Amino acid sequence: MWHSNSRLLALVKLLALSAGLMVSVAHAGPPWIAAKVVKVEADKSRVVLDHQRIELVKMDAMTMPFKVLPGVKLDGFKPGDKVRFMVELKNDHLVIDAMELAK
Ligand SMILES: [Cu+2]
Repeated sequence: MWHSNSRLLALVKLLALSAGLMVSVAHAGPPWIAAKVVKVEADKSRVVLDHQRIELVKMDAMTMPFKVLPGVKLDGFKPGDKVRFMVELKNDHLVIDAMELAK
């Protein structure tokens, strides 16, 4: 009897381990940053955001302009919109490579 119990215990441990792995994978998603749109300058591919902390460059929350990459369409955004975005460093400058309305 102890034998089947130990197998069950091993199975439980395995399940707990894989559940833990799934949780860590889910938490390792893209680094979205929350923000509020302050100003949209679609003609200049620029948007001013009131953004939360950006871990990539250890920048605390602030309001600042960002350039957006050509793939990012700014037409659908207006001041006051709550959004989330992702940035990358290009020639030492932060540029937005993805942005969408926050749910
Ligand atoms: Cu900033």
